[in-house]
Amino acid sequence: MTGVPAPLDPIETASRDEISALQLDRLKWSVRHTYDNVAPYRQKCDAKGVHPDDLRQLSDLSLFPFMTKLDLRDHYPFGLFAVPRQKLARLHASSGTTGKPVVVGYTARDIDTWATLVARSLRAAGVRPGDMVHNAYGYGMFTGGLGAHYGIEKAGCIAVPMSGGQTDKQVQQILDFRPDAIMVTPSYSLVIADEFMQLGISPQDISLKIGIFGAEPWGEGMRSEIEQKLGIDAIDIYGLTEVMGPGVACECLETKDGPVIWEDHFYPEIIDPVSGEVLPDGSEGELVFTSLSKEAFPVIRYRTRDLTALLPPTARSFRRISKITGRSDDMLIIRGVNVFPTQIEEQILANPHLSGHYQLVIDRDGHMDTMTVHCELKTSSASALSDAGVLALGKELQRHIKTMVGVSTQVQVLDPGTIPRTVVGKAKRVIDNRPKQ
Ligand code: ADP
Ligand code: K
Repeated sequence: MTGVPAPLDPIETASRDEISALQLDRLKWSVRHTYDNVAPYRQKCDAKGVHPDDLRQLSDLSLFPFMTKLDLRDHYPFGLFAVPRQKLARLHASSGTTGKPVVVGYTARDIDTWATLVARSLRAAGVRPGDMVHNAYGYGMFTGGLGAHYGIEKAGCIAVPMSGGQTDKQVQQILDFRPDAIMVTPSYSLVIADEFMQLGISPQDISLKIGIFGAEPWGEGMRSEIEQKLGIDAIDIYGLTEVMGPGVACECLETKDGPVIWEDHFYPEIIDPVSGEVLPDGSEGELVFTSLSKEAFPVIRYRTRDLTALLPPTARSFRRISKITGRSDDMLIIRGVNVFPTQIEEQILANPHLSGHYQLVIDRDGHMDTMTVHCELKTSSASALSDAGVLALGKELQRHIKTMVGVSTQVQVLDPGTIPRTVVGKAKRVIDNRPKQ
C-alpha cells in the first residue's frame, strides 16, 4: 500500500447523543422534504392522519407509513422523485417485481454523498489514498459499477473500471496492473481465484490485499475461502438501489463483524415483517431504512425485505447489521442480480405456445449460481410444433429473459402436463438447491 490512512469523518467516532441529535435534525428535514414534494407519500400520511410536525423524537418515526417496492412500481418511473427533472444528475435502475424496473434518481449532491460514503466504506475496509482498485462490479443501470467507481475516485484511489465478465482478461489485468484492492461480487471473486490457481499463481503472488464484496449474501465459510485463495482480507459491503446503492453499510477491517450502517445518512429500523411493529435492537426482523440527506429520491421507512438484526457499535460509533439471513419476499439473487419469479412468469405467459406452469431450478455450479427455467407446451402447441420449433421457442424465451430480467438462464421446454401441479396451496415455483450460507 502506498498512502497513509485518511482520517475518519468525526461523526464516525462521535457519541451516540451527538449521532441521535444529528439524526433527529436530518430526519425532520427528510420527512418534511418528502411530504412537501412527493404527492403519493403525502397522501399516504394524510390517510394515516400523520404529519411531519408529529416528529418530535426519533421513535416518532414509527407513526409514519412504510414505502415498498410496490409504491415504486405504482409510480414508475419518476412519480416518487422529490425534485424537478432538471435538478437530476443521474438515473439508475434495479429489478421490479414484474416487467417494469425500479427507477431511482440522484441530484449532483446525492451523487457526491454517495461517493463520499463509498469512499468511507473503502477506508473502513483498509484501502488508502493512492491505492489502485480493480472494479469488477457491472457498469450500466446497476448501481454497483458506477457507485463503486465514484467512491474509488473520491477516496483518492485509482479506479480500474473493468466491469464484470471476461475472467481471463480480469486476471491478466490484475497481473499486469498490480491493483491493491478489488470490488466484486463474492461468488465471482472465487471464479477469478480459480483462474489464478489454474495459471499456477499462488495467493502470495497476487498483488491484491483487500477485497470488498457485496450484492449477494455470503457467509463466514465463503469469507475464509476467498481470503485463502486470493491472499486478501475480505470485507462485506451492503446496499440497495432504492436507498442509494452499494455503501449504505460496510464492514471495518479491524473487526470484520458485520457492515456498519452509515447512520448519519440512513436511519435503520428492524420490524416484524408481518405486523410491521418496530423490534428492539438485537432482534431478527426486516430492515427498514429512512434516508436522512437524499434530495432527488428520499425514502421514508423503505422496507428492504432483507432479514437481519441491528447490532451494537464496535469499531465505529454507528450500529451494525448481522449477516443477511434471508428475505421476507420471494426475490432471488442470481450472481448478484435481483430476480423475481413473477418477472420470468411474465415472459412465459407472453408466449402463446406455453402453458402458465413453470418451475425455476437454481443450482450452484462451481462458485456461480445457475438458473434453469422449466416450462411446458400447451397441448395444442405440442402437436403443432416441430422439434426445431420447440428448440427455437426455448432459445427465444432465454433471450427475452436475458433482455428483460437481466439474467442468463437455461430454458427447458417440456411436454404438456410434465410440471408437477399443486393440489393444495401455492404452486412450488422455485427449487433452490444452493447450499445454505
Ligand atoms: P446492489 O447492487 O448493492 O446489490 P441491488 O439493489 O441490485 O443493489 O440489490 C440490493 C439487494 O442485494 C439487497 O436488498 C440485498 O438483498 C442484496 N445485497 C446487497 N449487498 C448485500 C450483502 N453484502 N449481503 C447480502 N445481501 C446483499
Ligand atoms: K443484488
